[in-house]
Amino acid sequence: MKIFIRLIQSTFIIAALLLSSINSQAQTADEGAQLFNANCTSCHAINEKVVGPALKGAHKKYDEAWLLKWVKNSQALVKSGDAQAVKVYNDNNQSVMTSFTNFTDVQVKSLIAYIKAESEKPATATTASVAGSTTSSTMDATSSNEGLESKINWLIIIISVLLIMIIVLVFDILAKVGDIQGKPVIDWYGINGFLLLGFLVLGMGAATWEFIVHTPLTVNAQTPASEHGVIYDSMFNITLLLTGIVFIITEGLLFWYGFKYRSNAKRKALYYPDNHKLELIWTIIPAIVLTVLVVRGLKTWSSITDRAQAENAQKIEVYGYQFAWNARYAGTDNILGPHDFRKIGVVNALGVDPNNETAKDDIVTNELHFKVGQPVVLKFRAKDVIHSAYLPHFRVQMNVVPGLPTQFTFTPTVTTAQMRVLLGKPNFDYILLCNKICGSAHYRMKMKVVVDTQDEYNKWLGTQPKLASISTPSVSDTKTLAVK
Ligand code: HEC
Ligand SMILES: [Cu+2]
Repeated sequence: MKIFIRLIQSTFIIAALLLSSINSQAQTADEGAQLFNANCTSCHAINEKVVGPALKGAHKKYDEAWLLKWVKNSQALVKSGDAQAVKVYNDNNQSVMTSFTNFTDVQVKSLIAYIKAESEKPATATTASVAGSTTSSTMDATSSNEGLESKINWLIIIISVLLIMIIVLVFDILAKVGDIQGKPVIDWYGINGFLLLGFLVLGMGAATWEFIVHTPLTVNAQTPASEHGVIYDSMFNITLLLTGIVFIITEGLLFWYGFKYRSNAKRKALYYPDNHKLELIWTIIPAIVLTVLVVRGLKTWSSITDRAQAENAQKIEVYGYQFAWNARYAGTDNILGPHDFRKIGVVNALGVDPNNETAKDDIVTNELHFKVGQPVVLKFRAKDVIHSAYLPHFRVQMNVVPGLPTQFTFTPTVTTAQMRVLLGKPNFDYILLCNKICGSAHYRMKMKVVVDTQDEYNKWLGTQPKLASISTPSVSDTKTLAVK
């Protein structure tokens, strides 16, 4: 016993020492985390390849001076003929990493600190470890973990089997005693009856609790921020109310009768095969109610998706790809320039024809801004696999399918500033999420959505660069452009 206590004590001391050493590095790593999340996650993760390689162990693979140069301008390093740079570039099919020339040395160093801190976190069994970068110390940690796990698992299995054997034996003995006495020792029917009652009370209680405590935390409990959202919410609430009442009545009766009419030596079961009147009643009433719900739903859906509405609405393209979103605004001519998947390259990420006049004033952004009270039609386009654009606060969801344009027209009614006041959350932002598991970094597919007043909107759009000014095709882009 004493040995155990010592062991536990020393483990705590070692853990405390480790934590304190991590703490001193934490601050720079924190800054690095912010920079990393804002600038690198669209292409990098620590433990998996995204667009660029996994960065686990990059702080060991390269020295600091090299990393400073690389992050600030990797292409310059490649062109200078640096052997390491040329190798990574070629190993990654010559994809071009964004340059971060405006980063300071301190910032890049904080990024390196972040990569170091993340790399040294013990790898879990599911994350792919990258060949050559897994250090021997983390390997030891994982293998001893596994050893511990398997020992515990075996112990649990053996104990469980023994327990089950003992329980079976006890019941066997009790049944034999019952046989001798001519009357069962355990009243199983009674126990089952009370279990059914307990299940009813516990289940209904838990469901009610869950409903009361967690519903207010969901987006659906918040005021919808779009015109059609009000109708949507009313349909949702009516359906929930009706099905909720039916659920409580039917489940209540089911378990209550299971308890009330549990087997009893004094009572004989009644043979009651069918009753046409009952069958008719409980078929016709739900059929009518469901018809009303479905017809209202269909009518609402066809009015929400009415194509005529899109005519007067502002067109914005929403472009989804593994694993991020872009928005494209039509610019002064109010026409979204044509696109072609064959033109998609590293710089021309959206495959918009850079030579087309209507495309030159298009504006590509990482945020989605709407004007309050102004109908907007989102034109969805996917680059690679099926995504789903979900704007929960606006009650908008539409699949985003490669090669199949989809759209959704709606009118935002509450500005971001108003919603912040309404919710009492000064940092609140609307969001667009991917709602379809589309790959390993699906969770990263989020885009900030802002509802502006006209003035705020104009001010924001004015600061965004036009497509023509950023879309100078790179080497790999001209290659893709040539394939016509
Ligand atoms: C547009 C995508 C993109 C972004 C954004 C990006 N990278 Fe990269 N990164 C790449 C690609 C692609 C490579 C592989 C080398 C190449 O093809 O140029 C790479 C390589 C690297 C390497 C070398 C990795 C190795 O194991 O050899 C490091 C380190 C790195 N990036 C750090 C960063 C950091 C830090 C950021 C954020 C400040 C960042 N990258 C942002 C695409 C990107
Ligand atoms: Cu997705």
